[in-house]
Amino acid sequence: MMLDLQALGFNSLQQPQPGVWIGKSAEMGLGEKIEVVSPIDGSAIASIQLATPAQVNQAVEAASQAFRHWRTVPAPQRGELVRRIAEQVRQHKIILAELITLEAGKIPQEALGEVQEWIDICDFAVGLSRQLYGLTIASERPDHRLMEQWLPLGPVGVITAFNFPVAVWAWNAMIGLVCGDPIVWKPSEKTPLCALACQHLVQRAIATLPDVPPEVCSVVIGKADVGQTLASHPSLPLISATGSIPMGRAVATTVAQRLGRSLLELGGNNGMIVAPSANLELAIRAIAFAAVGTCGQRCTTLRRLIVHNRIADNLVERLQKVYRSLPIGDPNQEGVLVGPLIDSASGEKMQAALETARQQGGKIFGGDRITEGVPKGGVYVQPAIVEISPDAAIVQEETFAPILYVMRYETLEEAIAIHNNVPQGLSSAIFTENFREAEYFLSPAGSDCGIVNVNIGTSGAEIGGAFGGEKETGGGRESGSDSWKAYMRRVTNTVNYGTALPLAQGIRFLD
Ligand code: UN1
Repeated sequence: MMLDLQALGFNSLQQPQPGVWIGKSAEMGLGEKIEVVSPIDGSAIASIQLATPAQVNQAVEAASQAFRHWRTVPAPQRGELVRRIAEQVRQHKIILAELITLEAGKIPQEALGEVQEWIDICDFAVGLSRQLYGLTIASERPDHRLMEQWLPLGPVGVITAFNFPVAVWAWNAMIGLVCGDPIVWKPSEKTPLCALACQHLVQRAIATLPDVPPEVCSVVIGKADVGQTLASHPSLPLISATGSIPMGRAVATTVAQRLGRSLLELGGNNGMIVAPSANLELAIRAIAFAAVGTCGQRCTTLRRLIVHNRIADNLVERLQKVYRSLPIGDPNQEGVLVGPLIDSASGEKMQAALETARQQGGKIFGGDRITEGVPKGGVYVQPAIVEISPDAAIVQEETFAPILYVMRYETLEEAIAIHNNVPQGLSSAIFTENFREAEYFLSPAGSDCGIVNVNIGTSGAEIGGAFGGEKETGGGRESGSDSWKAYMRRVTNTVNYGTALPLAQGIRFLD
């Protein structure tokens, strides 16, 4: 392997890697041993000894201990930790991106972009650490002050997926840390090395500061049992989970049972409307990046294209031309834009969805497995374009692969109805030069998603905005704007600085 893994804290990948890392101390998991496989060529790159539920409990207890101190550290000093983490990330940007490519199969441009998201959210969080402000509210009583404070919430369990093995944890962890919350992270067991590398960089930054308990960041690697142990743990007031809808439903149900809080960022089945006035040059580039980038494995991937009848033939033809010339293959090869799917199960799901689409009347372009000119052992596919009726059942489903369903419309109302008629509600877009159409799409009668764009694609959001969606996407908001509020508890304070005791609502009692 060419990667300089020592810079990321790995001594040798010959030995099993620790499945548990509580603060400074990396420990072998006492659970099952699994292989870590690179999707590029299916080769085993390491093995991991997974955490057991008992070890997860230890990590949570350590986080609870750390919280007792961390909550009292002034927020700008907590920000100083995040600033130092960002220094580490800047220094290790390229090597960390290389690890993301190796473990998740992303092309280097996108892997670097993912690390950039970590850097960006650090900068955002550092600024935030001098804000975190509440309101002062007019009190109805004389000589009283009514105000709110935002206080640290407690240790947060963060569950993330393979497709963004660094950035999504970083959104949660960097914001959580400045808010005063320790983080216990369960990464996808498909991308554990990225998580161990992140933990290493964080611990390096922690070691430069005298007043930070290392247990403010821990990692527990495992499968669903580890996620469920976090979800059911009463010492974790918040579970932030990113992944599939079934995973989110299972986690949210467990968290709800103990009346905890969950922040969910689940499946998207993202749509774009292309109106007759659209600038097709821009639209085609936006569609291509959103539909085939990351090999269709972003939660923001464009999966449904709703095109006006008048331009549909032309657009589909031009898109097919772009799809025919897509450089697909080893992500480390110069010029490649579409890397592999994560594993063969994912390839099978793609083929099954295409078969179902065919049975439901879909006209399929592309979609075949590619075996020539690509590394053996990886699952490489030709992204698919499927012309299909909006009534076909398959368009209701998110298949985590590059399948783009194309549907046609006549009126904007019809397009929006088609657009909103799915259970998920993450990201959406319209391409139009008509401002009334654009504004209508953004209005209450328009898209029902959490992210609604005009003349850009559905994926590739900046960290400054709140990220998340409605309906089965789960309703959570992470990353920028005021998403930090989910990681804190709001306290309402009423202070009487007078000499009398007036009661609210004018109630008289014992006076
Ligand atoms: C995800 O796929 O889970 O907006 C996150 C985007 C990225 C994040 C995607 N900034 O596509």
